[in-house]
Amino acid sequence: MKFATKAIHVGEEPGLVSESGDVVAPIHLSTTFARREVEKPRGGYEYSRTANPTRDALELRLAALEESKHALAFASGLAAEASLVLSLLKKGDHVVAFDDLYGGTRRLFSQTLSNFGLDFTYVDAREARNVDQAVGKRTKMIWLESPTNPLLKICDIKAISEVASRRDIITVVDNTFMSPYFQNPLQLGADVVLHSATKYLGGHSDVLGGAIMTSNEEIYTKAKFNQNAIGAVPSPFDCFLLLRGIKTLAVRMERHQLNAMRVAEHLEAHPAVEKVIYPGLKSHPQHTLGKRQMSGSGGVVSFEVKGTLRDVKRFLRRVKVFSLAESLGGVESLIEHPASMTHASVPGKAREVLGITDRLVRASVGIEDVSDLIEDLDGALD
Ligand code: P1T
Repeated sequence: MKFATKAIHVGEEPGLVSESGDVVAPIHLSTTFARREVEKPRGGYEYSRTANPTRDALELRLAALEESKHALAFASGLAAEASLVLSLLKKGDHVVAFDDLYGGTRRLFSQTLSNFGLDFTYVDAREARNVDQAVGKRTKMIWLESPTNPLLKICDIKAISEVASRRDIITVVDNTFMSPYFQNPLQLGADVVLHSATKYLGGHSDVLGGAIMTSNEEIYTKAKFNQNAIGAVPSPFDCFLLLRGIKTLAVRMERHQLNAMRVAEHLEAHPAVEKVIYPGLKSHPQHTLGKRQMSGSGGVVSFEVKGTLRDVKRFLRRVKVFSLAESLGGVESLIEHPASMTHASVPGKAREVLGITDRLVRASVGIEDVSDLIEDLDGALD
């Protein structure tokens, strides 16, 4: 099956999820499942933290989208990240991470997981050689986003994964910004793909979720054990919303991309805009690499507004169709100020080095009529 078909059918084949032939997976609310005898669960289910039929349907679907053998669902993107790292690493291990990451990921690494004896080094992974140079004897994992949040920097997933696998290092790629529709890091050599399902997978800003996908049995066994042992799982209702959202992923991503490209081109020609960052623009420094490993450019456009921080805040107050809000990937357009919102927890110095300036704005371009979006931005910029 092709992508759009899998996104609608896998995990919800009538007969697979229930005897009654439901076309939509039922929301199985039961937290526990009666046994016939002490050692014999009836349908393979014991307790919903361990496994639940609605979550199983979602996990089958998620694996199909990334063409992986396995997928595991979590209560949020960060829950998936924490559970994955705690499953695979131990005290004394070292992680090399892209320096431009979602602020919450960096906070999890630097302020929480580092308390458990894990070390993190942040490098500009746009140059694969920087990753290579940061790898040491204790390095067990390389953590990438591509394109990154919020600066849409791209790294060569294939080149980095090759070097990592030669040294027995696990490569994890957070594929949230591309969604499985535009990029499949496992096909490029990564060991694990991670998603904040809160974004494009859910697609409607009404459910938090996270997922990891892998075809590596050893990684899967450890992560599956800890999905249950740690217990950061999504509720059956969350799983239903994600299954429902994913059905339209293909059509949504096409429209996100069309609208984002129009918005990016328009802003690039706008006199009040200093620069626009969007992988689909020829002006993006890694446009060619992006074309090689992604089949599209997604729906996030970052740009710098001319003027002072006060001007930027005035602009953000004046948008009407865009909502001034964190998050991305929903059908509705959102806009935000990374330095004071999504990336406020990244130390000021690090933000400066990365290029997350006070004038930087990140837009998640939704699937509304693009002329309304452009008119809204123009009105606020004027
Ligand atoms: O919010 P949560 O579902 O826990 O996912 C965390 C996360 C992980 N990875 C990436 C690339 C992300 O962008 C996020 C969440 N990001 C936002 C909330 C944001 O506005 O950027």
